[in-house]
Amino acid sequence: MVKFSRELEDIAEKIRKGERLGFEDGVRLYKSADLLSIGMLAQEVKRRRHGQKIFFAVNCHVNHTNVCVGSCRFCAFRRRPGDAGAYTLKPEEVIKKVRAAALWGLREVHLVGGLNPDLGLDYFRKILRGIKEKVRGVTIKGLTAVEIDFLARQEGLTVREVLQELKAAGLDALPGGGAEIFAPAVRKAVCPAKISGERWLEIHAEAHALGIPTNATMLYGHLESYEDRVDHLLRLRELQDRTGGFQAFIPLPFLPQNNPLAEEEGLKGTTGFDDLKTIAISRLLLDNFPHIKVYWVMVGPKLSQVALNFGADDIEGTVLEEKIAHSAGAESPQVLTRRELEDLIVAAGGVPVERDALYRVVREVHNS
Ligand code: V47
Repeated sequence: MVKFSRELEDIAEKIRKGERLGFEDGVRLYKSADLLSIGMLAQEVKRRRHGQKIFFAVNCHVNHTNVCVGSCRFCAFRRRPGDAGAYTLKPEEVIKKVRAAALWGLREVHLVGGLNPDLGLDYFRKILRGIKEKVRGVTIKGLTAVEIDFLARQEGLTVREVLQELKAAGLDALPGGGAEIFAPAVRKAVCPAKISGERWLEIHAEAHALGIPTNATMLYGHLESYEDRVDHLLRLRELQDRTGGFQAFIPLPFLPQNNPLAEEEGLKGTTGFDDLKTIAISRLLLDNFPHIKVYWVMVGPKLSQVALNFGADDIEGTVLEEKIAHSAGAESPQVLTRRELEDLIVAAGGVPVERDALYRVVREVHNS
């Protein structure tokens, strides 16, 4: 029987009994240096839900534009309209990229971009319809709550109307981007012009009501406190209690290259210790989220593999091309092949389960 450090015994007991953890528990877990105990608890909870299964998707990321009228201080990807290096793909160019990726047996497209005032609902309708027409069996996770809000304001429509239109054109799920950190004071300091945390949650609730599942993220390792992180996770858990529409939670470690937040505040980025602890604590606090996904692009493939034994049951897919994290200094490759992902999962003791954007199982690889 594993012996936990005294300071965590009562929390371990709650978890064993299936009791919900509270705010103070979350903060104590964060303040504890007993990473292995926290990881073991998270892994126990992960195993209860998913056994040895580790989910992944053969997917491609497409960033259709980097033109953005936003002003998030952590972002190294955005360009102002007319800036050198600003780009916007035509719908045909996006569809062409996805068709090329289809050769890999693509099941998921992850489509996100900047807030570009030149792009209306019609642009996205063309992309979504085109992808669904040309690539059979693919599912599309696209447009963050921030992009949905922007599109609604541009078009003079409600969020509900925009979501209905996008769903009708082929959108299957929303990604979790734009959540950043909900705590108002920190949010104001890191992304002053972005929609509020409340608005982000409202848009996800609206998507859930329309039968569009969504993901959630948390950007950590910048100006926020442990209390802010726990508050963020508990607000997500509270919405999930009401709607059940979240599929996966993905913690995003702040990357400190080429962005004003890092430069002006002297930030260095997260540690591997913090990355693993955040994965594990997410699993323990988000007891109503089916999936905790590790984003290997930001965490790095090797540490991501370890995270699969610290409570994560899901790892980002093949990706193919990534711009947001790599502009901010991510050192990971652009692609992991299906084979590389499967090998990485098996070597961590997992059973790879290929899924689509709706977490429908495409293929389960049984180890013999
Ligand atoms: O919202 C931007 C983050 C997000 C930096 O839902 C940064 O399946 C770290 O949300 N350092 C976009 N992070 C990525 C995202 C995502 C990725 C993979 C899967 C899913 C999903 C969602 O990237 C932004 C922002 O929080 N980000 N700049 C940076 N310097």
